[in-house]
Amino acid sequence: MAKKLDILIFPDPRLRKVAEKVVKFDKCLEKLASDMLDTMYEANGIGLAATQVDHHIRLIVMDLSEDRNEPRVFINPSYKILEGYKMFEYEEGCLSIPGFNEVIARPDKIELSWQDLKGETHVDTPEGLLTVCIQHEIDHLEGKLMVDYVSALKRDRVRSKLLKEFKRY
Ligand code: GNR
Ligand code: NI
Repeated sequence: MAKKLDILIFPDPRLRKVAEKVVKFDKCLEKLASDMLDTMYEANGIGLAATQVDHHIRLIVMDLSEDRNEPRVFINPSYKILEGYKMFEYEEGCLSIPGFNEVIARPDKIELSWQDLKGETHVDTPEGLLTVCIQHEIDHLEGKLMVDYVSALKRDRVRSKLLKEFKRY
C-alpha cells in the first residue's frame, strides 16, 4: 500500500538541502518511489523530487501523460546541455510553492542520464515538457527553487504570503 507524504512548502529550509546519491537499490527505495508517485498524483503534479517530501536522496518521479498512467522514476539523474541549444520559456508551477506560476527560461537541448529502480543506467535526449520538468526536478535535488530565477521582490512577496498561509514556523 502506498502512502501519501507531506510536501514541504517554501520557505521551509529543508527544501535547500542538497540530496545524496542513491547507492542502494532495494525494496525501501521502491517503496519511497511508489509513495512519491501516489503523493504526486493526489496533488495533481507532473513531477516530484524526494527533497520535497523531506527525503534527501537523488530520486525523482514523474508522469507527463494525459491519462496519468505512465509513471516514471529517475534515480541519480544528471544532464549536460547540448551544443546549439536555445533558451526555451515555459510557465512553471511547483507543488512546494502553491499559487506561484512564473515563466522560466531553460536550455531546450540536453542529454539526460539516470538509473532505474534496478540500478540500470539510461541515456536519452528528451523532447518537450520532459526537458523542462527534469531540469525543474534536478534543481530541487540541488536545493534550488523556481523563486531563485525571479526578482527578489517577487520572491519576498510569495515568501510572506506562504508564511502567513502555512503558519507552521
Ligand atoms: O506539477 C508541476 N508542474 C510543472 C509545470 C511546469 C514545469 C514544472 C512543473 S513540476 C510541478 C511539480 C513540482 O513541483 N515538481 O517539483
Ligand atoms: Ni517543484
